[in-house]
Amino acid sequence: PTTIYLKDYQPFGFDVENVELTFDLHPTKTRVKSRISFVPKPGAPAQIFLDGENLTLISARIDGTSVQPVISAEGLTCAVPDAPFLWEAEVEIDPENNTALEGLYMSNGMYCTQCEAQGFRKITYYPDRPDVMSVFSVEINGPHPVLLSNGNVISTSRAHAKWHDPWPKPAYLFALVAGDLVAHSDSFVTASGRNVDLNLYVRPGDEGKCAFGMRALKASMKWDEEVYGREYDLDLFNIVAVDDFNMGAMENKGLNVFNSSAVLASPETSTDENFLRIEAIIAHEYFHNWTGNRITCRDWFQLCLKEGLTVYRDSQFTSDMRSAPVKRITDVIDLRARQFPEDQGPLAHPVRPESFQEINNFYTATVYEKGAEVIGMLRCLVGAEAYGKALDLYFERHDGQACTIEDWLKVFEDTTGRDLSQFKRWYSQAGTPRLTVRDAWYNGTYILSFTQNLAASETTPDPQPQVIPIVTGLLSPSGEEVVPSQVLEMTQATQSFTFEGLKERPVPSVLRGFSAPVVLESELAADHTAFLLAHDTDPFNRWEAGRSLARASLLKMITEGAAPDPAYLDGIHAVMGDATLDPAYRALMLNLPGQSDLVKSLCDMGETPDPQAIWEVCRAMSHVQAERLQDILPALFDAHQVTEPYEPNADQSGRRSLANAALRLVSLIDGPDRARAQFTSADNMTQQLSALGVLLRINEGADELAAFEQQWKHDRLVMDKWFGMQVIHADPDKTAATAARLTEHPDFNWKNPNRFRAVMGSLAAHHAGFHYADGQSYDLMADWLIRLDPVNPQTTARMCAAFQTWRRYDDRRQQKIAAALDRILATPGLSRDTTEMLTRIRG
Ligand code: DPP
Ligand code: ZN
Repeated sequence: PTTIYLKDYQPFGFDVENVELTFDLHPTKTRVKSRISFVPKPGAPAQIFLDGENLTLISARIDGTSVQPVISAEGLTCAVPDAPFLWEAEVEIDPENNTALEGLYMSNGMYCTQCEAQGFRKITYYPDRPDVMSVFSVEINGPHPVLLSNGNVISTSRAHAKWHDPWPKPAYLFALVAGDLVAHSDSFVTASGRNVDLNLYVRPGDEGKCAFGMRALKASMKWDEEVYGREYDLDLFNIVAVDDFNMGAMENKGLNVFNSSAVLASPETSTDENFLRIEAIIAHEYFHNWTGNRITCRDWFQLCLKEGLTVYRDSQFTSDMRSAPVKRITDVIDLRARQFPEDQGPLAHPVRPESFQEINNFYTATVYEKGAEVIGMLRCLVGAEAYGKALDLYFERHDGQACTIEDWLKVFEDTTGRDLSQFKRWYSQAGTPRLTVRDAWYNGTYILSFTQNLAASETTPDPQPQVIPIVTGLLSPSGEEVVPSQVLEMTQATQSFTFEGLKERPVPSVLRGFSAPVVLESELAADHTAFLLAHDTDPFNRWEAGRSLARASLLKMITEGAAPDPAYLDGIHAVMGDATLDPAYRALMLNLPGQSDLVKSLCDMGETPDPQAIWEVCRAMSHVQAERLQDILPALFDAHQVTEPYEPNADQSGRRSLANAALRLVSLIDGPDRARAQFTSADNMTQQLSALGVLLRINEGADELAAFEQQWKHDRLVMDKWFGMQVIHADPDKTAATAARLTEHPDFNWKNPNRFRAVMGSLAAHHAGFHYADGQSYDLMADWLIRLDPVNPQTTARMCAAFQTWRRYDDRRQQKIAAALDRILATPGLSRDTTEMLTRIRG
């Protein structure tokens, strides 16, 4: 396989002025005609190379004359004139047998496309690269009532439609949908008074699951106008729900295509978490219209230019729509669970990678979530006002262009006069910096000293200090904020910050709001943590204090057989009993650190982690939590019941999350009765599913599981939950067997990515079950990756990340994992996607 390097970037030799496509749809023999106007740039080569994969070329003409291009597995090469010319080609493709779900494919009888990153080359011959932008006109012929493409509709009738998208775009934003679909319609009036028709297209039967997504879309449109001054730019905005989809959703211009799990929702079938995720993804894809579509990426190394920024924007949106502290805490939990292991293992890569073999393998938590953290840091450093001005300049200067991270940073430099060359290391250095903090107090002077350290890695052999914004406040010993939050801007490897004029030695609250994606190692007095849990005015750090106490206590329980820390339990008790605190926030306080987080801490301490022991200690800690909180749990449960009609808003979902957290703990002591009653009486999925989870966790849910299946077997999205729950809540010694049994279920349609992930993704997420000593989970995972790879390389490659932390475990486990990895790698014809992932992981 070839490696592609950022440093080798070359502009394309031709401009594309105009693209006309005609599709004659047929399940196995779709014909695609293209008419493309190319204009050679000065110095253009005498031959053109067009990307193309899995295409059968029927005919090709230049300016009306037949040509015979040289065809390879990657595309075609053809001699061209040194003046503007018209390229006309006809190809045949086979959507029905396109199980990779890239290019034009079929899902439950409907046609749809996924072109990001390089799927358009499976539709026709084209310069399939994001810096080639053009205006597209599309004609679709096919016996379907709904025929959609990008932009505005020119004409439409049954079996025939014409579309025109006036905005120049790269091919990865092309989309086509055809099928027997129904629309949930609405409209939006933009700030300047233009009317936009909005449609959410779904399969018949799903009409009742559209209202929430539509509401979220309208809220997103309004928010982007108010906060970023960005208006929508077409008369029409369509969203289509598709059952078979590799990712969450796709921001094609004017025609977003969504995994149905990321858009369809109803109270009966979706949990509060599902609603929250749907709202965020709708916003994310909509926000791409400006950050991604109007301003796109020059090449795929710049993916974070659109993704980091758009994730950052959707997190701002969710913070505004709901609770900002709760959003921040859940984002950091997610970052630590998904991005930190990537950054600290064999898959580590910079936010802007410098090489790849398969770009699909770089749609990662590092590019997306760390990419968003980098933007959060930038905003923190320059301030909200300068951030706003820089973004205005970005939109003004780069509208219609394909840009780089250099362009992005330049608007900040031009707006603020700052030199961001050191800050730019966040984009080029891989790995999570460790930040150590120490303090000292001499005669009224308080000093905070920090050291930053970044481990060398393959892509970052010689790490240099980064700019770290450390938001810090100081509290008096009685809990008053004596120095309010300020940004300490760290630029050196070691740096101290001095505070004068304090009457007494303060308690520091550092890295408030998790102002930088680092691992903080505190050498401060241990009792500070309990104090911050009780008193910190920064909600994030207050939560973090509870988390740190829990982690320290769990580690001592594991390594020394210590008893749970009473200071932690007392602190949690005080927080849970504090009715002035947001219920959602209190519910988060009960969460324990992730088990693979603990594995990492143990490795750093020089210990060999035992997954089973970690699982048992976490169980024991939950029991102790339940005992310590026994006096308040039943009241918490009762007081936070929602009696009004179900709404997926922050207030109601917060109350439900606290009630369900209380239910989970109280059931460990009181048994299954409350959960059974809730399961039976629930009129919404949040209540039903959490009751089922509680029951499964105490090995009580067999009847409910059967009842749930009976009730929901017709609903594929709910059945994904049914599959996943059983794996997630299995005891570690039964996890592999449970997953294996579920793969025999008649509804285990493994070619559907959602269903595959429901079982295999849950297996990977069950830490102690995946790493159970007999190695059965490793073998089962390997079997299924081998089976899926020829069908769907992208989903297979993504699932390989289950093995990325394998070097953290003991020799026996490593041997078993190595054997599993080698077995997959030895499979003849293994895809480029999976080969690259496993080669990197195997090392
Ligand atoms: N560009 C898409 C997204 O992140 C990836 N499928 O929105
Ligand atoms: Zn995105």
